[in-house]
Amino acid sequence: MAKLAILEFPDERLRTKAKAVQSVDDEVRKLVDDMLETMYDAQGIGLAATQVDVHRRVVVMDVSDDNSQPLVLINPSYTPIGDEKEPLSEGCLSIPEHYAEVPRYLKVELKALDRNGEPYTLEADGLLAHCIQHEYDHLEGVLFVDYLSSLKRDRIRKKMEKRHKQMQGA
Ligand code: GNR
Ligand code: NI
Repeated sequence: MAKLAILEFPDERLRTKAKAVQSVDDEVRKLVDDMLETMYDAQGIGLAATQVDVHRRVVVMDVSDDNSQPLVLINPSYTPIGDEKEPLSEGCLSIPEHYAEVPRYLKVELKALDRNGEPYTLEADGLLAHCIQHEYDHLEGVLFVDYLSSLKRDRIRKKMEKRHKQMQGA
């Protein structure tokens, strides 16, 4: 396994729309394993391939407390169950140290392929439902800051640019 570099906002590559996976082969499984290692190392609960500059529809997630429930989502789609939304404070490994409340559907039905290419469906609520919507957005090139006012988004952009300058100088 290998740890991958995570792109950070406002990197334009995060705006790429990912392409569907045609066949779940060993190459895709290696990507999944590398993404899981990267996600656990960064202490995130989800990671989309877009974030590691691979523009394929692949997501990994684990919302358990002890990293015991890895979930693999290939070519995921979801439909809301009901139209109720709830705001929850979100973070993103591509926007470190920034958090904001984002309204998301309370409950969703997820359809995806697993690491063997087998289709499954899953009904999700709470944090898992939020995470599914957040990761799906990444595959579409959408970030949580896009739901904020342009004032707040620009403030975060400036702080991130400053961080990147400092990291270069160090
Ligand atoms: O680690 C993460 N935490 C999180 C918290 C609330 C809603 C969504 C997330 S996903 C995020 C990891 C990440 O950036 N995934 O793309
Ligand atoms: Ni994210």
